[in-house]
Amino acid sequence: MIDRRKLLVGAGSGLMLSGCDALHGSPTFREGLRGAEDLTMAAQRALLSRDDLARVYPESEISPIFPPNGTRFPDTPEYLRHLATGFRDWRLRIEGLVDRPLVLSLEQIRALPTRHQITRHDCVEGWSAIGKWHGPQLGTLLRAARLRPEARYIVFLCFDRLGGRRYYESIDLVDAFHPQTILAWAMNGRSLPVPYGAPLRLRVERQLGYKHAKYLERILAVPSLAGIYGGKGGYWEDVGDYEWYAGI
Ligand SMILES: Nc1nc2c(c(=O)[nH]1)N[C@H]1C(S)=C(S)[C@@H](COP(=O)(O)O)O[C@H]1N2
Ligand SMILES: [Mo]
Repeated sequence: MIDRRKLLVGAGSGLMLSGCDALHGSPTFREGLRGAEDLTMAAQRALLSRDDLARVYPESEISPIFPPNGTRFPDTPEYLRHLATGFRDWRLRIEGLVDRPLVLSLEQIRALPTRHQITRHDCVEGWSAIGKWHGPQLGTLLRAARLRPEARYIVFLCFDRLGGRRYYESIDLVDAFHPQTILAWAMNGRSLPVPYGAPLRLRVERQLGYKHAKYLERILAVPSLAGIYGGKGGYWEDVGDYEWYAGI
């Protein structure tokens, strides 16, 4: 069983500092980004604006039909077992470059402070839809897990396979600690339906649809994306030559 008290203490002390400010003030974090991306000064200024919030919408603009896309029903034996038992034994693991790996049940995730946001999802295939998403900020969990300074990327491993390859995605720490980056366990006020990523999916509102990993199984903090599947940071990046950074 997870030590919930410790998790909350971790989350609380992180909040006092405000993860984003702490990271932005950290020379290692900025230097790492500069090294990794070879940023010019102009590009670095542009990077700062990545903290801006994505547009949010009123309830009245929620799309009556939100098309599910990509995998709509993962058919791996493992996923089917979790589905059959109502995700009772499903656990989200947050590990890799963290000092305190977390193993969380859905119940524990639902008990965390929940953010609600109505945003527009833009798929690279040319459609958009507005939905309401509910879940804790990813930053809260990463602070509780005590991300190590060497961590540069957060990788999301999903249950589903496409053509035998696992769906996965990754984001950098700017997006990981963005206030609207949440792990959604509900959509439009209901538990996340299977086509939309049950039991838990990523919402990373400043990027295109394929970055929003559904059917989360495991989250990994890593120093580099090299050596993870095709090495390009995501299923579609590896297979379809999609951009790793899909900012909108
Ligand atoms: N695990 C997983 N996540 C995924 C996909 C997928 O096939 N598998 N498809 C992606 C794509 S291309 C889009 S547009 C969105 C679709 O989200 P939706 O089904 O809620 O519309 O999920 C993204 N996340
Ligand atoms: Mo998409």
